[in-house]
Amino acid sequence: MLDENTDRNQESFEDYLSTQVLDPWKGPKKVPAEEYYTSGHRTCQGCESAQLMKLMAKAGGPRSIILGSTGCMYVANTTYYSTPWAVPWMHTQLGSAGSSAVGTAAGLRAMMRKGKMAKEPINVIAVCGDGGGADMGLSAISAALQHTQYNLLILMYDNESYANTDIQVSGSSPWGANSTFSPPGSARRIMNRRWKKNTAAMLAAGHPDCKYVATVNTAYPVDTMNMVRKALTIGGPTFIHSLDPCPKGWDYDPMYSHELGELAVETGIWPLYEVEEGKLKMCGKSRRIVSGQFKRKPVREYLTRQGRFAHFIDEDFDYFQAKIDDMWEKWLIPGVIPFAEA
Ligand SMILES: Cc1ncc(C[n+]2csc(CCOP(=O)(O)OP(=O)(O)O)c2C)c(N)n1
Ligand code: SF4
Ligand SMILES: [Mg+2]
Repeated sequence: MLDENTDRNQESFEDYLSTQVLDPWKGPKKVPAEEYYTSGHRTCQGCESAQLMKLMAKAGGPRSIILGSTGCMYVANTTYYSTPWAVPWMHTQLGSAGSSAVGTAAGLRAMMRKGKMAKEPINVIAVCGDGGGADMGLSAISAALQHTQYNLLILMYDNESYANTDIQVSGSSPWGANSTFSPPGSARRIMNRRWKKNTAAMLAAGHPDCKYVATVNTAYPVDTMNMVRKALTIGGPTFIHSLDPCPKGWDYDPMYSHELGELAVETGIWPLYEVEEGKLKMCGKSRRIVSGQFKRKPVREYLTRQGRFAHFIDEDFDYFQAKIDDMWEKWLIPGVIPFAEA
């Protein structure tokens, strides 16, 4: 027989599972004008992570709470006495996106259950960088994705380095990229010999109860917002991984951010997909790459546009191209899940 406490908890689980229903916006003209990430930040010109914050805040709307892990999207957005956030925002420790999201969702539920605030679905979105998410906070994100009794979104903005502390290499940095921890020299040209972690697919494959994992790129803003809206609507713990061109760390003219985002997708380096309730759907141009309707552009077109690869010689481009070719031609699920038949 259930005791009074268990009974009440079970009741409250069901009671608080509803989410805001955020329908997709069908094209740019349908996107509302209201902004919740506005002026008042000091990110670099052309910062696509800032663009991602703007799109995410717009997609979530006014009844959202944003939690920001340490990194550029914390530091540059909270200069003393100024902030771009027009929705409640809280800083959280570098590896704590997962735990802060669970804690906030649990706290909101407790407050509502005790009648201390009105009962309504509130979006809980925790933001982290690749250092904070793919490296330092990976275990907390994994734990959060198993807390199926809470609605939360973890949004990882991947600028492929620990950017805020001056562009150190992370587990998400590309092979060979120049960073303050992997500078090319005359004795050794390629210092970062690790291939980029496959974070979104790892989290999707490893957390069967997580209803939604997606990859996005801000060069496709409406798709990005609609994926955020889908994650928040579907409920439970969800995860989105965004690849964000970073003019400072990648070393290019800020005016090319959007173009580089597109090239990352068109070269096949950044596949776009969503895994919804265990079903994989390739999206946008990545879908057309798989179906053969779009021919991948050579990776050189993307790599040669960035100073962080300026030391590459032919054999480096060839190695990079071969790895990307493998990803689309030899992987068990092209662009998503590796492993070849033994
Ligand atoms: C536990 C801990 N270790 C180190 C730091 C120093 N630190 C602050 S921001 C940062 C970089 C974070 O990188 P990432 O998560 O990729 O975000 P980005 O700076 O690239 O936006 C580091 C190492 C910290 N704040 N906390
Ligand atoms: S260093 Fe990169 S991620 Fe950080 S604010 Fe500048 S462009 Fe954005
Ligand atoms: Mg980073």
